[in-house]
Amino acid sequence: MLPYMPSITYPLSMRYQPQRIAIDEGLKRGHDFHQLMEGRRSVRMFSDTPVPEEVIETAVLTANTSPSGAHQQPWTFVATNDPEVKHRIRVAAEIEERQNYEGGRLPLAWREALAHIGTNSDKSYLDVVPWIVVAFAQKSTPLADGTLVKNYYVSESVGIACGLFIASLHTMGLATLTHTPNPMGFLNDIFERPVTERPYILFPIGYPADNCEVPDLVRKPLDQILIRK
Ligand code: IYR
Repeated sequence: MLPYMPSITYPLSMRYQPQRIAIDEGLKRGHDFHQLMEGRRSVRMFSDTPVPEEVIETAVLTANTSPSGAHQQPWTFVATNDPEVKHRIRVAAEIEERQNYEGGRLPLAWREALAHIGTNSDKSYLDVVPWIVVAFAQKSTPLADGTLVKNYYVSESVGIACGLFIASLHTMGLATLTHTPNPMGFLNDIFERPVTERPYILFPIGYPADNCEVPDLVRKPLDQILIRK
C-alpha cells in the first residue's frame, strides 16, 4: 500500500514532528493526567490565602494554546486582585442572582436541576478569593484602524480555552468555579470591555477553604458517555 500522502499545502508552513513516545509511556501519562483531573472539583468555599500573579499568567498562557476558529484566538482574560473591584463584582452578581433564585427568573425546571448542587444567591466567595478572572469572548476583533474582523466558532474556541485554563489551575493546586451570574453584562462596565466582547465565564480563583465542602457527586461511567459503533 502506498503511504498516505497529504494533499493539503499551506501558504506558510513549518515542520511539526513531535518526538514519538512509546504507547506504554503515553498511556501512563494519560492515566496519570486522568487521575489528576478526577481530583478536580468546582469550589465555592475559598481561602483568602494569596496566590501569586504568575499562577494566573501561567493558566492564561495555557488557555492560549487552545485551538480556535481560523486561529483567531477570540478570547480576552481580565484578572483582578483588587478588593474594591472584587466587591463591586460580588454586589452586581448578587443583584442578578437574587432575581434568578428569589425573583423567579430561573424557570422551575432549571431550579430543580440545580437543587442537588445547593447553590443560592449568596456569592460571598467573590469577596474572599485572592483573584477573579473573567474570560471574555470576542464576537469580533477591532483592528488598529477600527474595522471589525468577524471571528468564527467563538463559543467553541473560548470554551476549549477555558477548559485548558481550569486544567492548568488544577495542575497548580488551585481551585476555581465556572461561575456564570446571569446576565453578565455588568462585567463589561466594571472591566471597561468593548461591546464586541461578551463575558463568557467568571472564575473565582484561590485555594479551597480549610473547611471546604463540595456536593457529593459521582461522574458518569465510561459506558454512558462513550459509544463504540
Ligand atoms: N448562575 C447561577 C445559577 C447556576 C446555574 C448552573 I447551570 C449551575 O451549575 C450553578 C448555578 C449561579 O451561579 O448561582
